[in-house]
Amino acid sequence: MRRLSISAIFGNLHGLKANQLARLERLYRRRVPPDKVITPDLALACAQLTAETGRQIGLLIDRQGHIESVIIGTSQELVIPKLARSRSSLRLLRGLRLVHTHLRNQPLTHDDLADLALLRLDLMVAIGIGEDGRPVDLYLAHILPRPLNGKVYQTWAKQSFYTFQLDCRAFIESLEQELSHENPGLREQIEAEQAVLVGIGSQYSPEAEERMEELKELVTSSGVRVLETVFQRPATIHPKYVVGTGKIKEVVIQALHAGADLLIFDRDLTPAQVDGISHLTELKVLDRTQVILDIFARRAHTRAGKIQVELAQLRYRLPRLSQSDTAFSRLGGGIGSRGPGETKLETDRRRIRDRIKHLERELEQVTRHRDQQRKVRSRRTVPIVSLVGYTNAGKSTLLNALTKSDVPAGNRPFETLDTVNRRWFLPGIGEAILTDTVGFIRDLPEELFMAFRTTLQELEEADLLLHVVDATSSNPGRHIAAVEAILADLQLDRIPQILVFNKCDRLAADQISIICGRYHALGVSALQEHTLAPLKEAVARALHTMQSCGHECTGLDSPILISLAPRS
Ligand SMILES: Nc1nc2c(ncn2[C@@H]2O[C@H](COP(=O)(O)OP(=O)(O)OP(=O)(O)O)[C@@H](O)[C@H]2O)c(=O)[nH]1
Ligand SMILES: [Mg+2]
Repeated sequence: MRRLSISAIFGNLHGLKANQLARLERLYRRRVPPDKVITPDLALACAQLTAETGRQIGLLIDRQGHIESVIIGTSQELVIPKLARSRSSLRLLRGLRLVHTHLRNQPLTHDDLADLALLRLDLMVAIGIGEDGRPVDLYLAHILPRPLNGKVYQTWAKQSFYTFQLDCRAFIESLEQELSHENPGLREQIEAEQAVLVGIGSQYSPEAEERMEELKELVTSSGVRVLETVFQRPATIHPKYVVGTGKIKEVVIQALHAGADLLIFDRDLTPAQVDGISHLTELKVLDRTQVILDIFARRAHTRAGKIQVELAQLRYRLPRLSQSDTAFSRLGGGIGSRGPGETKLETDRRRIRDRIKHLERELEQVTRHRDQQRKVRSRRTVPIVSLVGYTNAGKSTLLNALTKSDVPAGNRPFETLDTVNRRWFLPGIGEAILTDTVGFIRDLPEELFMAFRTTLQELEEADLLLHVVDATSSNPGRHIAAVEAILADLQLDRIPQILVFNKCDRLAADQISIICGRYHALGVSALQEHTLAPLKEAVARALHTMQSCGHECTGLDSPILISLAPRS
């Protein structure tokens, strides 16, 4: 039995007569032969209702010819109800076409075409109604298997309603075949999620390009395939859509056409923006913070690491929970459904707050244990040297090279989350401790900064910081500035620091001397043992100087850069 209740009629029912409602309701009983777009008598029934009410009438028709929804709009537009669909079919057509009436024989509008593309309808058809209340022309548009001049749909020339002919079933089948042919992965259950990245800025500067590259790396390292990157320059940030209404539709349509499941923004989205965009599309909408949180969730292995990541995730979610539960559930646990887990998503704010309190207590216990370890260390008065720097700069690799260790290092962001201490023998100094810690990133999400404060505060113990910079990065200055900003936030800029440019094996000798000269830094390669000797000497010298001048060396203006000039 199909829907027969009046409530199943969607749209503007206000002021309709009982007999009109009954006639609308009866439309559900009709059936269109699968090879026809619509039958003449069904079109006539809709035309009459349109002429009487002065409103558009729309039918969503499935491939078997059943009427899925009857919609009544205004004289100018129809609002299509939210359609359910499984995610696996997101990339092909929806299996529904919209056939609707247009007063004054008007052609398809821009909104009609946007709906066609946003909802990936099989067809968008308008039947133009004349002054006499009878169909005149038929207007049809469909999605293109591949975009043509930037357009993802094709509008046909208008045709007389009475002579129009199309084998609807055969046409949609061949369209879908072409779509999957153009993109062979479409029909398969694709393992990796696919994303379109959206950059927002006033202009596409080298910095913006760098940011997009960084986001791409972050997203890729989360196991998501990046299909395309788009950059938008809105005059003002739209409170609901980030960019303007028309622009956001274009972006969504582009993403759908590329076969994406995710739309990822390179800026933090407000709950209202996530909500607004999620209402337009079934694509998952994420922001940069969520991507970073997701990576942290994947990399956390120790108890302290896991607690800190969960804390950050919950703190990120808490304010978003109140605003819109629907948008929130669509966010899932970030990419995929990792993190605190699907069931916790449904917990109310109070339970999240309780969980936060519980985790904070647990973290305190773990930290207390670490404090004790630290006290033991400080009693031994062994100098502590800490590696800090932008993520992926090569800190762990350098720790391995300097201390003959084997901590995990890898070419992806946030490889290291937990602090590692290793003994380091330095000529003239004896035993020291070299520590490696979580890497930094520009615009570090506040929630992560808060959560990892505990880990980062361990850096307070350091006598000397080795600030490691990737010499091959396109703009090391920006990385240095991002790291220094975080060190200043943590009040660690009082600790003496040596700036170390790593990965110099990938630069020419003159480039190394220019870059090191400009930043007053030492150039090394963690992969080339012989380049490390000057660094060891500089560290030994710095520690030696500090030991001999005692406390007078500390408490100076920040940041303190150790003189790297060899003693004459
Ligand atoms: N060519 C070259 N590659 C290096 C060098 N040092 C590190 N790498 C590579 O850079 C990548 C990142 O190294 P890691 O040591 O994991 O970097 P990290 O700073 O610890 O990164 P996070 O822990 O994510 O903050 C790895 O693929 C390393 O092999 C170097 O001196 N030269
Ligand atoms: Mg590391």
